[in-house]
Amino acid sequence: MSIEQQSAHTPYAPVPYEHHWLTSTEQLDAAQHFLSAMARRRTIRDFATTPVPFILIEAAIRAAALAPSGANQQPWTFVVVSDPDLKQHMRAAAEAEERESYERRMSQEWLDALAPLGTDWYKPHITQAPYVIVVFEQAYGLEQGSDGGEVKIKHYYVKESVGIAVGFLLASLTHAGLATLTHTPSPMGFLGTLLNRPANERPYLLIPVGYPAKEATVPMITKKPLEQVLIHFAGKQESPEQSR
Ligand code: IYR
Repeated sequence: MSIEQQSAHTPYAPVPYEHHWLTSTEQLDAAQHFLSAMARRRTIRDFATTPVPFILIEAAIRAAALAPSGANQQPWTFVVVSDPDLKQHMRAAAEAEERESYERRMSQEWLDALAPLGTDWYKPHITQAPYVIVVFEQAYGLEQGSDGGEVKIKHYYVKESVGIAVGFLLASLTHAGLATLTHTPSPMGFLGTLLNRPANERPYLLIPVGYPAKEATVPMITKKPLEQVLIHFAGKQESPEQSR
């Protein structure tokens, strides 16, 4: 089976766009409200087993699935696991891989880089958190061809697209008062097998979601100051007098 060009071309069909206009006060309030929600976000490794309404997970996945993507191909699948047995299997498989990684596969340089975060192979969050969202990227699309066989459709900018969607997902979960952990067991091929995903899907990220445990702690780390991450080329600024 080879990668084929999509044979059916959908024509360009623009429709009017309705922008949701805000007043400048509303804009500033919205920007600050979102910023303060995101500023409170921490990667959490100790979860309470307190149940989370599924509607919050669903809303966050709806938001993630609205993300822009290469050629609007939306190359993602979000698998939500709350089944305790399945979470237990995922945890056992993740811990087996991670134990091998931490004890043998990772370089000293890598272990040193992770030291301030206090991570190790032990992954209780996979069974503690009420939900684990496993994000899959669709390396290519699979469609039914005219002869009834499966046709591979080339996907563009898959990693970028799924990364943006995960950004939306984390922002939405955070905004809804939930705690998350972005976890990449390595290698994570076992997730495709355990969750019965098709050949075109590769595991991208595993995200335990829930409320933090009462005794949860976080590493004392900081984010870079704005001057280190923002460069602004503003061009010549007119003085207020000139622009009047
Ligand atoms: N996948 C391992 C190791 C790990 C790697 C990085 I880079 C991190 O920022 C955190 C952990 C784990 O999940 O523990």
